[in-house]
Amino acid sequence: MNRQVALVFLPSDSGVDGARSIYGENSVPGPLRWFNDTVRNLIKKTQFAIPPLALMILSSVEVPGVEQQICDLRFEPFPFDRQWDLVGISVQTGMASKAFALAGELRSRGIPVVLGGPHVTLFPETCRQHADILAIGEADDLWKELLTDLVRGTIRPEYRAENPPDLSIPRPVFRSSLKKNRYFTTNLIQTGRGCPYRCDFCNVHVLNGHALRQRRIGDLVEEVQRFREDDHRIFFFVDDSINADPSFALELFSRLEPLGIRWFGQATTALGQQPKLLDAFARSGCQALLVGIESIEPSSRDAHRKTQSRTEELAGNIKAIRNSGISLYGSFIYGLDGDTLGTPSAILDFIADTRLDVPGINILRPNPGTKVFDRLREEGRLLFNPDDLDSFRFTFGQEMLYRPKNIPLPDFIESYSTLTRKVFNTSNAIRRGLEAPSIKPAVLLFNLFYAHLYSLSRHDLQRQLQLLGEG
Ligand code: B12
Ligand code: SF4
Repeated sequence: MNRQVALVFLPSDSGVDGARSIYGENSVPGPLRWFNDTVRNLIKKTQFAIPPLALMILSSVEVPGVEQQICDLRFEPFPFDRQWDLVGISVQTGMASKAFALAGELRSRGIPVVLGGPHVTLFPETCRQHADILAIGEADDLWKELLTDLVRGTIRPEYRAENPPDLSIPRPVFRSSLKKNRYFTTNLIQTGRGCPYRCDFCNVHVLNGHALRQRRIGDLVEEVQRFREDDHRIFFFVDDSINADPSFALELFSRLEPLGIRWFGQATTALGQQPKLLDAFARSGCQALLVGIESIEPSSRDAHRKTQSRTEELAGNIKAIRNSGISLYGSFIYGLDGDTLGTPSAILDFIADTRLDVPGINILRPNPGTKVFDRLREEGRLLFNPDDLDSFRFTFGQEMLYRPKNIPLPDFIESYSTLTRKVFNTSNAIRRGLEAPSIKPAVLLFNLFYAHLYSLSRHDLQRQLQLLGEG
């Protein structure tokens, strides 16, 4: 009898996994509650979710005597009725307490639990008491060792990647353990890991290091060909900056051009100044890119070490990318240390000038493990107990976790709410959908979802102010 191993992915509290008020749906007026339910169901029906690549990678590791299954708890409860020899849970910081609760339940039934993922890599000591085994770091190679030990009966309490794995070693990803029709697409590919930059609100350079490690181009082309055979939907390159190494990206996407795929990914705005690469992206089927604009205030960019592009180049770069036929999701953070009450109108002007297809108007989330978290804690600006992991749940701008530097909290919330009301409304959604250079229906849908999600954000932020006694 093969050892049965479950790999678990957890839902977040709100946002892409279904919009809901963090104060419970009873806090929402009747008609809005009905609307929330409808949108939540719509999000599920349009299969907005994508599968967890980390668990696709782990479940592709083949060890004789082991059968693995991915349990995506966004779609189903954990199957306690089956016999499990080991359960692995992927832990992100915002979901840590949910992960610990599930681990506790499993262990009380005698099922051994291994915890891995970003939160375990950042804070192993806080996870140890909740698990039988910890997997610390990128687990591509650790996992084979761990499963082999499971079969041999020699499993250890800790597996740690002393060095990040060499990604040029071929490790094909298989999707047999996924229920494909649940997802928007299963064509997920990561070409490399690591980020040379040090933005202070980000964990990636801490988790994956500063050196860029890449997979071999031949392996990537083979994977795209193989994936395309049984899933004809769009590809998502999950790399944080798909243009981080322009010559690598140029070769890869030139070789993908004949395959006729459609894809989206994440890039830096510097792409607007890389005309050959931009052309290769457009020709190889790039439909949309997410770019982290973060801030158009030079003082905020400096304060948060967002140094890889200059403010005065941003608008021109964005226009160049859109002119090549690629739609853009541009993500901003309002509330950074250089921001003032004048920032929202600058953001509005910027969106109007560049005609961004989907603007993302975020508030800063000082996640534990980032430099900004340490700084705000030292400055006494966090609004939550820094040890309370529940505070770092994933929401769409629904709660403030800190006090902005230059703007009193009530004024900040009022100005943020006015900004999101002006950016997201039905007429803007329709106009952006019609004007988008590509995937017009998706741009329309995204903007409509956001009109709804940010109405929840306004409701919840107002509620937070009242609870703080400042509203
Ligand atoms: C694509 C992506 C998304 C997508 C898809 C998520 C999904 N369904 O997979 C979307 C847009 C939906 C998303 C949402 C969120 N994301 Co996100 N996302 C990413 C991104 C860019 C790539 C993730 C990925 O596939 N990586 C590739 C895999 C192979 O790497 P990995 O996940 O780290 O896994 C390795 C190890 O961690 C370990 N491992 C992971 N799980 C497990 C489990 C076990 C049992 C074991 C043994 C090992 C193990 O082994 C893996 C292989 O080496 C990362 C950044 C990054 N570079 O990783 C952020 C990232 C994971 N996201 C992050 C965050 C914060 C979020 C949100 C909470 C957003 C927010 N601002 O609040 C939500 C959470 C929603 C949810 N339910 O997941 C953070 C997590 C930080 C942290 N400390 O936990 C990251 C690291 C980005 C960052 N800037 O810090 N995200
Ligand atoms: S925000 Fe992007 S560029 Fe900055 S450190 Fe994170 S992954 Fe790198």
